[in-house]
Amino acid sequence: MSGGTPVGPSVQACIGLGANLGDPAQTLRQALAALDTLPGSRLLAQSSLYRTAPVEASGPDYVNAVAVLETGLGAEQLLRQLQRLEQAAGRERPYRNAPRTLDLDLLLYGDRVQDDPVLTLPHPRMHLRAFVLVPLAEVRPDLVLPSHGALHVLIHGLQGQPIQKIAP
Ligand code: A4P
Ligand code: MG
Repeated sequence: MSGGTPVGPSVQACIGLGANLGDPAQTLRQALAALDTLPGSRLLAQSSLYRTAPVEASGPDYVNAVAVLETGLGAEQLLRQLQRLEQAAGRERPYRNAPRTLDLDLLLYGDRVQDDPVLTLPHPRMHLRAFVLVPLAEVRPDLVLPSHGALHVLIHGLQGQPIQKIAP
């Protein structure tokens, strides 16, 4: 259902989900269900949930996951929808990398590459982060990132980022 939002041809988008405040696992499950209800969109795949140590951040451990969405939304439209879901989950932004109830990052939008601070694609730090790459490899094992190469090579090069699968 488009619900009045104009939708175009379908693109596969990968979304990184993260939370470390409240009940992160429950929040991520609700967010995965909500992604499937976005206008012109369908959830194609979701990774397991992973417990991860904070990277360049403080606070409790995170729960992270990755979703693949088939969507007719444009990339900026999709980002706005993700931000709306973050707000609905009580997201606050007191300082950079602050603990959060829900973070939804647009990792990839098809094979689009753009360097705009409002929306950078691929997400500019995704290739450095086990909490993104490990769940992404579960749902798209053969993925090759524009500029950075094959996921399995990138994961092999990452050291010292504890990550543990907690739920299917
Ligand atoms: N923006 C630009 N490109 C994008 C994109 N591809 N997806 C802009 C989403 N947003 C994008 O985002 C800040 C600005 O980035 C927005 O205005 C948007 O227009 P934000 O969500 O307000 O802030 P943020 O979440 O703190 O930034 P970001 O970039 O998501 O942070 P990082 O670098 O992803 O780090 N450790 C573990 N273990 N697990 C985590 O999930 N997350 C972070 C956040 C740090 N450490 C973590 C985790
Ligand atoms: Mg974010």
